[in-house]
Amino acid sequence: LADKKFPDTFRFGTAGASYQIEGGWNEDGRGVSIWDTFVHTPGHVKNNATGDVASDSYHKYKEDVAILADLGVKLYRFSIAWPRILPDGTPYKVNQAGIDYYLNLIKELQANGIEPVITLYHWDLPQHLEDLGGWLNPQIADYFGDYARVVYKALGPYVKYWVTINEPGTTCTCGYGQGIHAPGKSLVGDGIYTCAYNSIRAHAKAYRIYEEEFKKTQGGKVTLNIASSWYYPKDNSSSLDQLAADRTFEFNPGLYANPVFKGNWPQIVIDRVANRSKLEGYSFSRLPVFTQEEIDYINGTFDFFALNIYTSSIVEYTDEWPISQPTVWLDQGTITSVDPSWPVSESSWLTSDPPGVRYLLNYIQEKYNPGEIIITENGWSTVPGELTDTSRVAYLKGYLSNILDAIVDDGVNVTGYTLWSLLDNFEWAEGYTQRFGIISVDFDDANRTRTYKDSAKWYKRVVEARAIVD
Ligand code: GCO
Repeated sequence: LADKKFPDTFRFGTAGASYQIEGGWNEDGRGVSIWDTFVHTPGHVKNNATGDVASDSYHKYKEDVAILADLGVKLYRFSIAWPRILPDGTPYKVNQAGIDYYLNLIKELQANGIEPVITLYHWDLPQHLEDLGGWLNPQIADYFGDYARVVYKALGPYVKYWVTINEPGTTCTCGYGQGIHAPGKSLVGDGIYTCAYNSIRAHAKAYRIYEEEFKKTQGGKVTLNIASSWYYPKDNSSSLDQLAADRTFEFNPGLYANPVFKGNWPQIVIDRVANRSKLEGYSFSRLPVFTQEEIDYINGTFDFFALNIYTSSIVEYTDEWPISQPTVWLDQGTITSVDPSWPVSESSWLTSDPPGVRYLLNYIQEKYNPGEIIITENGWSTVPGELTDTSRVAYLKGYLSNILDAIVDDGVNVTGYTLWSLLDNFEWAEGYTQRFGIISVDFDDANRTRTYKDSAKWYKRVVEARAIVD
């Protein structure tokens, strides 16, 4: 096993996100985000935990970079807190202290030979923009474009990899569909599609601004981030289950990938939502229609594929769903489950099926032909305080082996892997009850002391050997 090496084109890293690790929520001119508002209202997050201090990376970023350097990684994916740069979201007021924080972080990384991969938006929308409708307001695309321009201008000379929006599918579903994430809106049948529509338009705007105004001088790459599981048909020999699996791909990663990589929504999504909307009594489809001009503007707005992959599920065909209320789940018309033999993490949605990542990488390569793929998130959760995290090592070993096989045996061009996550951090609605870090953080200690878990020691050896080690 140890003879099989990750090629020179491949770089290891870790990932994190501003609201989950930074803290310093009201320091140095940072504005209020929808997550500040959400967590400060009791009942939204387990134990009413907040990201006010989180892992305190706003103050401890040098220590974090020293850990990255010790691990030997070459990529660090982090996100910019929009309200740190533009306190109310608009370019009317730029907060230089916020820009300086990220400039200092980037300098520290580069002094240690680590390249930044920057996410412009990982869910901490300025509250002022939410007050104007957030991701349901079509003008969000213009606000996002203005924000992106400010960031490209300030940080772009030092950055080669940009991710515009992290997992719009999650933020639209959880934030505007189910209401379990900020801003806490439950508008399942229409909210998700409207949010998806505006997220894609905003991404395209940020991509085109880079292409037109910065690409020549800065030479970086930009893309949208998309999460996907691998979906197995329940019964391999059933063409209906196969259809259900295809449909699940189209309704999930496809909803976001298809407009960007191929142009327009997937046809099956257009057809099914139109059909169900009609049965529900609508005179139009709940899925917003892209104009031809929009389709052309959005199509091709990628320079690589940024993939978050955690798990797999099993899909069964059904068409029995009643027309009771407009929901996306019913539009999709499938029943999903998992294999009882798959190990379960501390997060109920996250089970381990290592071969799934290899199938998914091949699927993405074939279906979207992105040229280059970076796995921007992959990781495992355990209970607080667990330093002997054997289940995480087992998961990572399985997933990384399959990624290696996809690269070496199948020829999929995966050039980077940023493990989720470097540090234990604020896991959204779950607060601090589920820990994704390979480095433990003591949240009861004002110092937020960092301690290596076994998985960090193991990952360090993998990075050094450029191979799967025991
Ligand atoms: C994501 C989330 C991360 C989560 C991670 C574990 O991009 O999926 O942004 O922030 O913490 O996925 O649930």
